[in-house]
Amino acid sequence: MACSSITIDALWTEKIIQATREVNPDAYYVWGGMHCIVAPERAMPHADAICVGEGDLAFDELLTRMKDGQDFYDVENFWFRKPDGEVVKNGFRALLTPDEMGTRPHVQYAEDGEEFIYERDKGGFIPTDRNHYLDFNGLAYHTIWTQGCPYRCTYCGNTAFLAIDKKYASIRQPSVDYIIEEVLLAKAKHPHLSTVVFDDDCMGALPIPVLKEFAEKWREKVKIPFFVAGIIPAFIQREKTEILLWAGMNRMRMGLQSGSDRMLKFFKRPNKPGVIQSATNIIGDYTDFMIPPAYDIIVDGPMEMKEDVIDSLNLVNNMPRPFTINLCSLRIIPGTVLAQQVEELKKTDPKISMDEIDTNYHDTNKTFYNALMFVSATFRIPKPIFERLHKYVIPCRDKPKPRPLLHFSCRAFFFAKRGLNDLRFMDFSVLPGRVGYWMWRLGIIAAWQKFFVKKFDPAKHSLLGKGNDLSMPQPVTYSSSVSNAAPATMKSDRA
Ligand code: B12
Ligand code: SF4
Repeated sequence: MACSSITIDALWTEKIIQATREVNPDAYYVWGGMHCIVAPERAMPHADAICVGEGDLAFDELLTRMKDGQDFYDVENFWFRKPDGEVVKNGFRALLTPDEMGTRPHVQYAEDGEEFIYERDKGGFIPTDRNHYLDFNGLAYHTIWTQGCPYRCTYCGNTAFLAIDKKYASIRQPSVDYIIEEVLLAKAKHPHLSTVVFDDDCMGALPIPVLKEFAEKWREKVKIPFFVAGIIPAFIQREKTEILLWAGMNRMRMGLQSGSDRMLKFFKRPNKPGVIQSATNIIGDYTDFMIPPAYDIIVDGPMEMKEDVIDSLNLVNNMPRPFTINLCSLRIIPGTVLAQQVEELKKTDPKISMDEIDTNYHDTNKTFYNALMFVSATFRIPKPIFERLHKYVIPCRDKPKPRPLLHFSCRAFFFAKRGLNDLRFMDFSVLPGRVGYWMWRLGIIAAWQKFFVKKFDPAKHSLLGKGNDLSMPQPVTYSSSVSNAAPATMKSDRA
């Protein structure tokens, strides 16, 4: 049996393996995914083999050896428990090259009635249907095109990847044709898909020629809006933003994390002075053409002092509008640098206590500070009032009194506005459920997007040359598709 999970689902995986083993003690249990990469010592006791690195080619090799009846205990990227109980910890194979990524098979879809989901209320395993898809993903198709991130923020799983192989810092991706083919296959299987969500860590780091090739082919072949969920302020450039908008991007998400330089240094996030302001100003120039951009902010860190939280509040209240925020509670991912930082801090600071990532980090503390964050993300609070409110703000380390009602009301108000913005663009990538499906069936989504959503036309709307770009040097990229290709040109519909 093969399982895949991240840390937040590790406990479930352990229980599933245990329960299945009781029914079928002879089966061989292989566990892979992020949890096995960052916390292999914790995962190993529960399975017969765990995949501690990339699984693609390593799993192929393991399966082939098993099928052929060969010894497999030396397959790289795996740890194994031998029948005598000895644990074999193998080394790592080289990371996939972009060419190898491009030869991996696309997602394979089961025939109707061949795929099952467990629903306790319905008596166990039942065949999946379209409604399951709609309940999880709405009209969105989630995927990633690139892998890797040049940064090493201490709280992020990327620090654990980099400890395995420094090449995780490079952006690797299969060709433009490969990702387009993947999306077209998904759309053929689920014709209602109306938005593609790229959950990549750092898609914004792709070089301009790659983005241009992507834009031209996307417009020609896919023709539905997409959401870029992995953007880092230092990589925001006006030209890249325009290429993506022209291609069909209708939403972006960017990690800001904190308004406090001290906290950004603690998280080891490179932050040239003014880079966040420059990035939000550039994005702010294009909000007519997209659902308000979402900015991630980390809260509830016990190392934040009052000045730090005030800096974050000021950042949010002063940014160009409209925008929305994702408040994320700081949690420890095992195996990361943050885990070590927290252990160090605990030795000298009695106020440091933190949870591991076993719950969703959008479930933030119900404090006045977080409530104020939701309000200032909904509308700009006038400066004199805002500054007065600062005196009621208490950082998490000083154990502020919980304000559940206030937090709930401010959050509900914030989400109502956010939901309305999605409806303004007829976008059901974040709003799950069946309403979107019926809107799609009735042709309302297509008609709305055609007539009421303002499209970016480079000939009319380009602001290239407007100088507020403080982006940093680009990281190394390995692109199989474009490194030798001549840069494509960005054409407008009217050109
Ligand atoms: C895409 C993504 C998402 C998408 C998922 C979309 C989807 N439909 O899958 C969304 C946005 C929904 C999401 C949500 C969350 N995510 Co996320 N996400 C990612 C991201 C950017 C890429 C994951 C991915 O697809 N990688 C590509 C695949 C191919 O890699 P992979 O899954 O690791 O699999 C490889 C190996 O692990 C191995 N493998 C995997 N499974 C198996 C199984 C077997 C049998 C074998 C042999 C091998 C094997 O082989 C694969 C190929 O090499 C990662 C960051 C990253 N760089 O990985 C974060 C990441 C996985 N997410 C993370 C987190 C914390 C979350 C959330 C908890 C955030 C929250 N809201 O609170 C939620 C949890 C949702 C949930 N319960 O599943 C953390 C996980 C840390 C941890 N140790 O658990 C990561 C690492 C980011 C980080 N900050 O460090 N996420
Ligand atoms: S920029 Fe994002 S993906 Fe990269 S290391 Fe930092 S948090 Fe992780």
